[in-house]
Amino acid sequence: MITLALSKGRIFDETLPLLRAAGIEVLEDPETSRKLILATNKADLRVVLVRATDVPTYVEYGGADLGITGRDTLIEHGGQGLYQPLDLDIARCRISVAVRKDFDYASAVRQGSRLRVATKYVAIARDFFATKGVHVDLIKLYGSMELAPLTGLADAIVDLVSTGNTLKANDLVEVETIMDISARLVVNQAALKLKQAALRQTIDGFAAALRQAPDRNS
Ligand code: PRT
Ligand code: MG
Repeated sequence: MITLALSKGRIFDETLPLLRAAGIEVLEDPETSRKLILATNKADLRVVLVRATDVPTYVEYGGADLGITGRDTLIEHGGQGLYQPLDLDIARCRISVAVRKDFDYASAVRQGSRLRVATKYVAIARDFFATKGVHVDLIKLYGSMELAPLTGLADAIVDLVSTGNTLKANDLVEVETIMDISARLVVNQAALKLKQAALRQTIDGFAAALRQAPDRNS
């Protein structure tokens, strides 16, 4: 049995077409079912639903043989023990620095002031500002980052942006892009040896599905 870890929402939704192109149908809809283990049309492949941030952990410790996770989540996790064969080019966004419209970020950075930065992405933020030589106090949050600059909790946030509508709705502006993000296939390295044939087939199925959608890779 091969176990694929996915998170509900955009990762699940954007993975379905790739699975379908690889001949795999998930037999239950996670939005209506309460089940956490979903069967597929392949007797030897099942899907488990976990929190997005838990996908690398499940795969690292073998709770799942493979999983699909955002590059953001993977960098924060550290990627230990994970083989990363494919960028699936789904769930695309970018990770950026944003501030209140009335905050002069350029001057704050130029003057070498200490910036208070709120984020769920502490490792990515620490690395980015260290490379720039900007001193930061990082404040770890688990959600609603946009609120931090509005309430005086922080000067800036580091968060994911796709359309930018959420920032705009909260009177924030994107001042720097840190990196582009998309979702990756990650595989447990021990499973890759023990279940080599079945896992190779699944990985190759994803690779073929990607080739069928060439516009994704542009
Ligand atoms: O939501 P939950 O707390 O359950 O978990 P999660 O946020 O970890 O999972 P989920 O499903 O929201 O995100 C899973 C992965 O999708 C992330 O790790 C990213 O790799 C990827 N992804 C792609 C995104 C976005 N696009 C995105 N836009 N994740 C989050 N967002 C957020 C963004 O931060 C903003 O708050 O969606 C909101 C809308 O964005 P705008 O710019 O379109 O307004
Ligand atoms: Mg979310």
